[in-house]
Amino acid sequence: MTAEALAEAGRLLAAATRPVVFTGAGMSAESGVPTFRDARTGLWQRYDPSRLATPAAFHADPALVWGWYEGRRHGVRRAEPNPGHRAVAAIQARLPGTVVITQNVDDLHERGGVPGAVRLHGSLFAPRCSACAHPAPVPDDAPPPEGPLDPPACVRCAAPVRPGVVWFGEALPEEALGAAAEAASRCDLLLTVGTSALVHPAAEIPLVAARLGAPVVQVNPEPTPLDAVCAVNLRGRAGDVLPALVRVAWPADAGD
Ligand code: BJW
Ligand code: ZN
Repeated sequence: MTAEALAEAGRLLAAATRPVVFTGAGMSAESGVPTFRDARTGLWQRYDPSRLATPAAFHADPALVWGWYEGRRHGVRRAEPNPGHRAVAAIQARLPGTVVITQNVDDLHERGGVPGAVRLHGSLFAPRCSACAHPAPVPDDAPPPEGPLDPPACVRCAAPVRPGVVWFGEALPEEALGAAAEAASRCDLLLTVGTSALVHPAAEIPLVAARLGAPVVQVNPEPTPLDAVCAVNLRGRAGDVLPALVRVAWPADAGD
């Protein structure tokens, strides 16, 4: 990341009144939550998404899928927000028109000081019935499962409870997708952080902003398909780049 690129991104952020911050798994990587597609540490290097992250997978082996998600939920509970999450909260505090849209299923934006992130892919903390969609309580924190674990039964209809996330082949929550598209279409800056931008329709959100003329600033150590539409590319880690960006945008706030 060059000083010029950081300065230009800082100028764009300081001039914005209704920015969108669009985040993916890289946002939480420095908190110790694994990404999906990173070459060494991504979940999909070790696990087959077709056996774990589709409705058919849950139907075929609910205990395998439920145990895997419960293991991940325990991992997230042990994780803490990183300086990148806190920098996003600082942006929202400075610019109350900021909309945070996340693909992440962890709760680290909330715990990092952003209460109302728009969730495109659901949450590890919102299980529901697989048949009637009745919300189910998050299980008591027994020790994390070592492997497969039978899901609890719905209190209303007795069908197995499922993780409250969006699997491949499932529609995104209509209200969240609508809110995200609306925010992207009226924003005056889109800051995309830590996403490979390979999963649709979420990956279209930054493209909507770019198409309507908003500058797109990307924070990512690796190239992505969004490079082509970015006004500024900040190559680096969210936990380093975002606090630096906040300092450059509002130098007078340093030390607050
Ligand atoms: C750092 C960093 C650091 C690392 N700092 N950065 C159009 C074209 C092609 C395919 C499709 C299409 N439209 C739909 C599809 C099919 C499919 C899809 O997109 N497939 C592609 C993968 C090919 N999409 C769907 O199935 C979606 N549903 C759908 O379209 O429904 C249609 C429908 C309509 C009506 C009725 C019925 C159906 C649903 C997609 C759901 C995705 N779900 C997952 C799993 C969630 C649950 C779980 O957690 O297990 O969501 S998949 C996974 O990918 C997860 C993520 O949210 C999502 C995005 O990943 P993300 O966040 O970008 O992570 P990575 O790992 O890919 O990237 C990390 C990035 O961070 C990298 O770039 C690193 O460099 C970077 N990084 N360290 C900053 N420190
Ligand atoms: Zn039910």
